[in-house]
Amino acid sequence: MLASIAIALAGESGAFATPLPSYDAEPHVLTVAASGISGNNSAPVAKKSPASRLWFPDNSVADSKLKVTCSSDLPAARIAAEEIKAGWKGDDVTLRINASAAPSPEGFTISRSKKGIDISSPSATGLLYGAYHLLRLQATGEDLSKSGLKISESPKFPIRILNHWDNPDGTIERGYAGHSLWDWDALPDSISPRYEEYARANASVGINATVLNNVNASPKVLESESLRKVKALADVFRPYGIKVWLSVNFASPMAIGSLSTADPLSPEVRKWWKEKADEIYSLIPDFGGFLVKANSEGQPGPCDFGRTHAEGANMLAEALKPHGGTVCWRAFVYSPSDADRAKQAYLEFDPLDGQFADNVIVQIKNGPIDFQPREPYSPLFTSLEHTQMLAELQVTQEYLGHANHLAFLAPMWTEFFSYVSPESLKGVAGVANVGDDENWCGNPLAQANWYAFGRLAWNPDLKPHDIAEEWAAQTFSLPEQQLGILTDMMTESRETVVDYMMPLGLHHIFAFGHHYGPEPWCEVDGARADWLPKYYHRADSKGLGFNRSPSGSNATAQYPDSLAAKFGSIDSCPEEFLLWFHHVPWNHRMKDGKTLWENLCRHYDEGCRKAAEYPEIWKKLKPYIDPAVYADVEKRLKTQAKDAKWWKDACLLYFAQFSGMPWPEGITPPAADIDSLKQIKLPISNYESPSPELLDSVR
Ligand code: GCV
Repeated sequence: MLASIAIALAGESGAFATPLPSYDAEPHVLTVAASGISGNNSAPVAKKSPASRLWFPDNSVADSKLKVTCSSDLPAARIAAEEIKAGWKGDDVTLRINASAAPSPEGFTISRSKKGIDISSPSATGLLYGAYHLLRLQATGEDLSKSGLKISESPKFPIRILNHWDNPDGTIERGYAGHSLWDWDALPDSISPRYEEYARANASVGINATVLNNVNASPKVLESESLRKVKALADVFRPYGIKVWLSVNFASPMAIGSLSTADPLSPEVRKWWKEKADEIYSLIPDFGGFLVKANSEGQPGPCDFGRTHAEGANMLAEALKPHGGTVCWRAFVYSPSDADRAKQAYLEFDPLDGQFADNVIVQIKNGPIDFQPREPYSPLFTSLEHTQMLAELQVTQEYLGHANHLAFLAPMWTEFFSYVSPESLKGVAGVANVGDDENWCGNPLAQANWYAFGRLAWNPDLKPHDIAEEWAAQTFSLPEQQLGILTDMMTESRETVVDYMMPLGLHHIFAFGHHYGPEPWCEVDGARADWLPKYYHRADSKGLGFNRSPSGSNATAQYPDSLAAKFGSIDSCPEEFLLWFHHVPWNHRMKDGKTLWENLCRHYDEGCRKAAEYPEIWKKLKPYIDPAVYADVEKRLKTQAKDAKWWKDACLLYFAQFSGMPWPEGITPPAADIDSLKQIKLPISNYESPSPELLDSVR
């Protein structure tokens, strides 16, 4: 339980001062130091179970002698002091707003003085980030006693935002942790304590914004009644430095405004959006802006009216501009008729470079297709030179085993940053894996992906293993050896998933619709070709993979010259992307001297072997893990191991029909028969993870 405290500023009452907006424009620097801390409880209520506690310590034993002094009465500074008071076990702490403490308003320094620890920042939110950092260092066993201690941190990106794909009816598209956290029926009158816990979790890892609703947006979110609910959430999140955004439907002026058009060049449409923006800002003065999915997967957009994406985005930007708002315009577009889906976002957006208003940011998925277990980076990131960009990463595991599989995603995201310079980005968006499940993320281990997203959004140079260690050290009480066992397993887990699902650059060979489980053979009457696995793997008697080299779709030409040459040649293409860029003969000799077929089998086999080890590895941690969390994770890891075998059997049996080659030595041949695997159909929606019981009954 967080200690009941508040900060009494000399000469001021303990009431919260509430100047707005909070984090990027601190109104003043207070020079009067608080000297005491006394009664009042505004911090989040203690978590009821270890699974819901996230990575926060159990604060049952606050140090009663600890003195925390704070020079600011702003809400974020007060929370910072409360967090320190509740969780810090060490010398007295002084929190001070100081305009020159860090180059960025959200940055901070932590240093040691004669009196104890000093945290300074230009903003109250920076103090909050500093407080969480101090507590993190304590939890991870950092030596903070050195007299020369000086830590200086600033976020790499100004925008560190979660994207919720939550629908007004409470479902979450690609959500595997229950229903939406936002109880739209109960808001704004009833405020769940979890809203503040959510804000606290985000702030603790530096996330500073959230888009509340699905990019497949209901126009109704902009109705006045709904905006009052949004305001209620914004009010809860603001003290934690979190701005609220909304996904908007481009045809809203027609759907809820009764206009006959949504043409972005129409004066009445522009007026409608301007008035809507005015209404939003009258309720939420620090509203972040709009996220837009337009002319994609059936969503309306400016192209419906013969206008470009830039014209559409700029019209919304114009409405938000007087209020300081921003438009994030998604580049996730692909038409059913083009020959190579991987090229399409580039083809539509590259010609628009330089045409977007200065408060428009183009939001681009990390890869050119759609959050596959492994993709090369989207070439738009290196082609757009006069356009602000934001990278969209997927924290929810739509294509990585939903909430059932352990897939720690930090290695995937750092791989992306090894190609795309963080300097070129305004921010990162993470498609959230959060729902109303008690453990927030469906799988207790998936909390690590929420954590890792925030940490990498703050500092993309962090190493995945270090992030895993930070998270695990705060989440569990493990001896060093067991901590190492867990973090090693986490760090390799994404590669394991790639191995048993789609090694060597294979992609999108999932079951139709829900994307759980293998269906390389999938056919659906009337479905778009580019929604079907055969479009992507192109298996035939000659070989496997999509030829995107100059002799094929020439998607490689969208990359800078040196990479285009590297990816474009079968000899120099990194093997992890080989089948993404090339149609490779089955008997092609790989770097290890063995054939493609042998390598393919080896990867599937290896992934399967590793996944089978995970329940055994987890068992080694049993004495140290809460029994309910242990049992939950154990069940999921066992499911993952069975799923891995399902993937291996299905893919290898299917591809063997084309390769005609024998099972390589040292590989356990698939045991199943392909016809029965083809009968497996999971009766699940796009809003859920299949239960182990359901899976066991069908596969
Ligand atoms: C929100 C993929 C997903 C869709 C998602 C879409 C998007 O196609 O399967 O559920 O829609 O990406 O990112 O817009």
